[in-house]
Amino acid sequence: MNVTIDNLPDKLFNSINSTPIFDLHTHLFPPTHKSYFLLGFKNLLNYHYLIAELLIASNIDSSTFYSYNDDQKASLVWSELFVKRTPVSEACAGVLTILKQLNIEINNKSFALVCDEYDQKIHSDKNILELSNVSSLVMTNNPFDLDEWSLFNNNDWDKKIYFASLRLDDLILDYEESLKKAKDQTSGSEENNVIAYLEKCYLQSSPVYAAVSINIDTFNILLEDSTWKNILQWSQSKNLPLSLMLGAKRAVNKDFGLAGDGIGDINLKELSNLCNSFPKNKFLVTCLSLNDQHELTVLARKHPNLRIFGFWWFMNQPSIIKQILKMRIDMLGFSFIPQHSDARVSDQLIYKWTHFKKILYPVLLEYYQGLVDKNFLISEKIIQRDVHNLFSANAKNFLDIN
Ligand code: RAT
Ligand code: ZN
Repeated sequence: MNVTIDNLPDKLFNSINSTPIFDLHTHLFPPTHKSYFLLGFKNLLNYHYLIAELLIASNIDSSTFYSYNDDQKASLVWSELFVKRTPVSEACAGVLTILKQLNIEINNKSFALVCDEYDQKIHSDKNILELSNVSSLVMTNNPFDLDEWSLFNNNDWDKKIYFASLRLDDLILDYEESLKKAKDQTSGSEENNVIAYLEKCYLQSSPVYAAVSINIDTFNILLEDSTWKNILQWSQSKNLPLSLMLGAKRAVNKDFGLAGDGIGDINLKELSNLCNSFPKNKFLVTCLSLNDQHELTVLARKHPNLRIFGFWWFMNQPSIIKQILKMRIDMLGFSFIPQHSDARVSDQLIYKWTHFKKILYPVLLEYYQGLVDKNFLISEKIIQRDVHNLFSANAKNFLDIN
C-alpha cells in the first residue's frame, strides 16, 4: 500500500516501534553467567558513565567512592545527580526514561522506595528484551579473561539471542601474558599459539566477529606485527569480520577506574591502507571522536569491506547523533549500521534504543517527505524494508548470519 504525506508519520512511527532490533555491540551476558549478568536499578546507577559525572560534580574523591559497596555507591549517585542536581545529561536522562517506561513515579519518594518498586517490575532479561524489542545481541567476550570465558563451558543460554564476539584488546595491552594464556590453554607446542588458541575459542563460542579497540599509538600493529597479520589471515579464512573501535585512550585519569578512559587520536589514512591491504577481510568500524566522523563516512564510500557502525560512547549524545546520522545518510544512503547500545546493564537496552528511535524518527521522516515531494512513491513495504535493514539486516548481512 502506498503511503501518503498524511499517513507517512504514523506508518513510519509504527514501523520504528515494531521492528525487532539486532544489537551489534553490548557488554551483556546471559543470566546463566551469574556474576557477569547485570540487571536492576542499583546496577543502572553504578554505570561508569554516571560515575564519571558524579566524580566531577561532587567533591567525593574516587578512592572513597570506590571503597563503598554497590548499594552505597548507587545511593550516592542517586542523591548527588538526581536529587541535589538536575539530571539533564544523556546518562541521567537514560535512567529517567527507564523509570518512566516502567511507570515508576519518583517525585517525593525515598531512594529505598524507588529501588523496591523497581525490583518488583523487572525480574529477568526476558522482560527487558521484550520492552526494548531487542531480539538478539552480541556480547563482548574476552578469551584472555579465563574467568569470564568460562561462560562457554556451559551451554545453557539461547544462542539465537546472545551471540559471541572475540574481544582481543588483551593481545595489545599485554601481549606476553596473553601469549602465556594461549599456550596454557592449548598444547603449547603449536607453530602459532595465539592462532591455535583463537581457533579453539572460535569452535567453542561461534563468534560473529572479532574486535579490538586501538588508537594512533597501536594501529600500526595491524599492518606490521606478524601476530596481527596472522590474525587477519585467520579471520579472513573464517569469513569473520574484525570490529575496529578507534580512538579510545585508556586511563586518562587512572583513579577513575573504568570511568577514567578518554579520547585519543587516530589516523584514518591508516584505516584506508588496511582496507586496501586486506581487501578480503571485512571491517566494522566506529570512531570515538567527533573529529573523525566525516572522513570515516567518506572512507565507507570507498571501501566495500568497511562498514560503519553505531555512535560509540562519547559520540552517543542526541545533539551529535542527529547531525552525524544525517551526514551518513547523505553520503551512504542506508548502507551503514546506525546504532548499537554498548549496554553493560541489561535494563539499559530500554533507554539506549528508546533514545535512538526518538532521534531516528524525525530524521527518517524528513528524508521520506523529501522523496514524496519529488513524486517518489513510498509504500509501507519500503518503510518496513528500510527500518528492518537499519535495525537488523545491514549488520546481519555483513556478519553473514540470519
Ligand atoms: O562504552 C563503554 O562502556 C566503554 O567503557 C567501553 O567499554 C567501550 O564501549 C568498549 O567496548 O571498549
Ligand atoms: Zn563497548
